[in-house]
Amino acid sequence: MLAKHKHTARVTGCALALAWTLSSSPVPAAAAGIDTRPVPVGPTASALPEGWHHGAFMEIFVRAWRDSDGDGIGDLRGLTLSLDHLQELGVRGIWLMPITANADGDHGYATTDFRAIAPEYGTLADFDALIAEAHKRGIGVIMDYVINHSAAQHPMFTEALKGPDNPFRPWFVWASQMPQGWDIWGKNPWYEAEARPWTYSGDLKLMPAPPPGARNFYFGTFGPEMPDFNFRHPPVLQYHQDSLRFWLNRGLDGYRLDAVPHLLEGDAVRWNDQPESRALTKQLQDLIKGYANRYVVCEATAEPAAYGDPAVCGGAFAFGFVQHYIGAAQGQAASVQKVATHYTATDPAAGPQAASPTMATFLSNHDIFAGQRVWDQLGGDLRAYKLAAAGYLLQPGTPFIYYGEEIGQAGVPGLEGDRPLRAPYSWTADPATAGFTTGTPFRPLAPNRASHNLQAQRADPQSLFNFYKAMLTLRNTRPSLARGRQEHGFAQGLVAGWQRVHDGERTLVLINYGTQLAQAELQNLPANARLLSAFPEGGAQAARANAAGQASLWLGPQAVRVLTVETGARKAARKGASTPGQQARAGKAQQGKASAKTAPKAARKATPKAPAPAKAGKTRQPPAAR
Ligand SMILES: [Ca+2]
Ligand SMILES: [Ca+2]
Repeated sequence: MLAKHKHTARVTGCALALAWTLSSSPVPAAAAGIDTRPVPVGPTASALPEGWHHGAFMEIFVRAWRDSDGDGIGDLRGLTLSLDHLQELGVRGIWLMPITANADGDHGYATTDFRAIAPEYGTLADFDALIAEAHKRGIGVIMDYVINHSAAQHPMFTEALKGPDNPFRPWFVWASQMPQGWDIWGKNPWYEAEARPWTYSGDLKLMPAPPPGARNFYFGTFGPEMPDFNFRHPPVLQYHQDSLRFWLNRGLDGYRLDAVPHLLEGDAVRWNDQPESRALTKQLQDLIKGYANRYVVCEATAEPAAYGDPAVCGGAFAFGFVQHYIGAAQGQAASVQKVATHYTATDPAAGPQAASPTMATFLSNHDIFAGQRVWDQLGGDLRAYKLAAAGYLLQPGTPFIYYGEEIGQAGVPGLEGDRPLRAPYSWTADPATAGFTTGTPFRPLAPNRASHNLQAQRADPQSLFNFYKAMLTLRNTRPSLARGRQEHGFAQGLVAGWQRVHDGERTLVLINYGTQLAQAELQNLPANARLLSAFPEGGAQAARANAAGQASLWLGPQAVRVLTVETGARKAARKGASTPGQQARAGKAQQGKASAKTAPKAARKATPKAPAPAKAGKTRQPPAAR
């Protein structure tokens, strides 16, 4: 959601237990045009290959992606028309920021109808067409579901405002006196109902006390425009379960569940991440995964690892860790260490939960609290940018690329709040439209669209786009990179390395985050393993481990190397070595070669195959790529 300061409240006053409304009343019949009908389970089959969600996702803000009808606002048809681009890049999933009808007319997190498409984005038929076309390309679609609250303009809430007897009254959270002691990110989350339509326009943290005699307050974790649902009133959950099924029945491949630690509040002290919220999240996960091959990821900024656990949400964005991908790319040794060892089970500092492979990783997203666009965080340093990308795209977890990240799109300076992050996508260098629309874009365009647009990036072999494409190709062609466990993470100065293993396939990833040529001293490799280059150049043998599993390899400045680890046994099987004598002789020869290479000075001077330092430095990203 939008919260900027997710932390436990410090309560100075006494905590007031809430008189939550408990009821077993049924879901009210359709009121004010709102569809509350039950939605039974429909078709549950999946159109996607098993494990599709181990591929990379792109987070797409539909409003800013592509406009198909010239009104200056992105829409579902525009997205459907651009699916070939996503397929070419190699993404396997799309996360749609809210596409349901909403009151805010921008990011869409203030929902006015949980079962309708925002009119400016299109229709249900457009949605169905998007799903069908995405599935044809092996791409899954998940969407935001904003379950904690509605828009204040939602007819359910406007009904509830009518009084205690209204059937929707218990759908929201009320108090007849201003509850005391609440502090959610510096704000009192209780709002006087009679003050609607809301007249106070100042900082909510400085909101004046209500007039004496006020007797009608509602609760809104995220402010007065987004009243919280009352999940202690059973029809509320029933309605949302039906609404989740509404989209799953149409072929949706899963959800990004918004702000789930806020589903249920206890009291003024215990309002965040309560056990009931975790239990309810698990219920939602179970409903969604009752459909085949679906994926769920939760936003839980304070306790992401807990929500990533299969016993709660089964996926969560790795807030608190992912900034190390940027930090490492900036050459910060502590971040290099963290990236190298985070997912390695033998790292005692990380802990088993922190290293859960069910986490979702990213470099930035649509919220400013998660950081500026990567371009701005790294000051346009493309070498560092590529290192940041390689880090998360080659590690466990499900990576989420924020739209525009893959072309180096910059934020728009001078806009308020999250808007600098949410500019129209730069398709071309067109100064007036960036190829986003034939009309007038709804928001100013990215300032670097002349150079960092898809058209230009696609044509440049050294571009970010082609680097992202190469990383996703590796991920899509190597199960070990997509879903393998991580082993033997290590950091040596500014060099990080790790192995990924799945079903007999072993891949070694090495990243030199430093600006100097570096020699990685490798350990924990299979005895006598051959290291074959998979990136940047494929095929050639780069090194061979000795009998103790050690090898040595040069890395150019700010370079990424990905290597296939081929064991002697596998090689022998491949080549059809038949007799034990042949295999023993081959092993001896490998040992001899490997021990020569593991002597660093000898490797540098005497081994003809060791890359000369200057050449290693040139293997990637010539100065022109900066
Ligand atoms: Ca449009
Ligand atoms: Ca809530």
